[in-house]
Amino acid sequence: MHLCALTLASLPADIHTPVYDRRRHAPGVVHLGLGAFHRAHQAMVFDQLLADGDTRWGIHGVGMTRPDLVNHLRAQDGLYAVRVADGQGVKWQVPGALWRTSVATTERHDVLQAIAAPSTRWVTLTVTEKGYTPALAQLLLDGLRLRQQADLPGITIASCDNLQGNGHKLQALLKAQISTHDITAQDAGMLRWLDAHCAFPCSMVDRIVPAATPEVLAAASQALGLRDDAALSTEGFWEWVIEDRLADPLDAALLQSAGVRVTPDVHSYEEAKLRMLNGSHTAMALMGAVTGRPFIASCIGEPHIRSFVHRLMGQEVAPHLSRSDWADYRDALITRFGNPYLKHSVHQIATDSSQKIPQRWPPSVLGQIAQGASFEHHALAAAVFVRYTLGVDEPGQAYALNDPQATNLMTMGAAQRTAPAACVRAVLAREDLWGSALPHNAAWIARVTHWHQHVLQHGVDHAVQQLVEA
Ligand code: CS2
Repeated sequence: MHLCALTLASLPADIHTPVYDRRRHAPGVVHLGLGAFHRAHQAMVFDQLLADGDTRWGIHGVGMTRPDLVNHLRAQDGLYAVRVADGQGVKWQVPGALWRTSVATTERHDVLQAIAAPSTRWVTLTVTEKGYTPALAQLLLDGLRLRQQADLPGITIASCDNLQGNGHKLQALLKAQISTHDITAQDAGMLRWLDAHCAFPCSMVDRIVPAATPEVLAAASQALGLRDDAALSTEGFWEWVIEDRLADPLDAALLQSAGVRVTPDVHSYEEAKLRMLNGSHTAMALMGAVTGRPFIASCIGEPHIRSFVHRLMGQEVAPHLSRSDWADYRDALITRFGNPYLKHSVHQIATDSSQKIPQRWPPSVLGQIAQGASFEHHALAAAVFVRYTLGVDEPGQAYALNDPQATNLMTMGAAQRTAPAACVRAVLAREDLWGSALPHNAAWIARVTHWHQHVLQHGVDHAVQQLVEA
């Protein structure tokens, strides 16, 4: 038997389940990007608000492309179990906030109707770095235009992807989409309506939620006594910091009551998270992929990699952060990375590296350069990225690059066997990865080339060891 509305009552008593009515009200939130992250993070915040009696936080979840997850969730009435596990303990919970689901590619009309529904007050997004395309903008605009035409109130549209200034980026993308052609009077009206009635707050979201594995699904059926094809595993820690710029200002106090931080200054949280957590993640993921270590926990469990990550954050990232409690943040991150319950695949995190590196590494390198300080850890990480594009790990196992730039990167990367320095120069010349300044910085190119040679000759572990013992 499956987990679903009918079987919910049969769950063991220690599993936290929704006690509110999930059918009587229309959803108030449309979420685009129904991946693991949203379901174990924001959906659990909204679950809390629903449990507190506010019926406006049910979710219409939209899978952007693949129907398989949506099909599983539909068969389970939007229910799924989340294992929350770390050094503090293990518990299972079934959040109940997901009320409806659609797939954007095949059910576009339903998504537009959901955005335009009178009950909708928020649209939240986790569509990944590469998801910010004109097609996304058009989807949102088509839905929002229906709202405007029906004279409905504006809404809060909250980008929650790992991009600096994500709210500004999303707003700019929508406006650019309206302005791609000669602006009609109707377009001008839409631009005014967006400015006057919709809010695009920036937000930083944090919780480590790996893609589910067969082991997690097996643990779920053990714990629930029911099959759950949409179960997830996460850590106890979660953080959501959102800019105090909401279409309905009264939402601020509500979100705060559920543990969300609502503040005028999201920037300092964003930059610390992107460069410390995500920056370390990408470095470890690439190291793990090249050395053949499968999980983040297997990487941070190695003393030399742990020391590398500690120093990367403390010496090269922290000096450029506005968040003053960075040392506590760093130490907490190292513990979180080591969480043995999270089998967080290095290849999952290495996915889309070309889209992730720009937010995660160059700001710290540029900060160090401006201060005449060392950027050796980032240079080694960049060298490992070049090595990663070979598509075969040090023990000899081939792997695929899962990246919109995969073909380009692998073509460039293949040259490192015969012309390593030229290959490094070609990869570092790409402004889409490194920004406009680094590709012209001779010292940066020299140090990445140095570490790349070292990695090719002696391996990643040897290079990391040498750097942390220096
Ligand atoms: C990770 C993030 O896959 C990745 O790129 O770095 O998903 C990370 O786990 C989350 O941002 C944590 O909040």
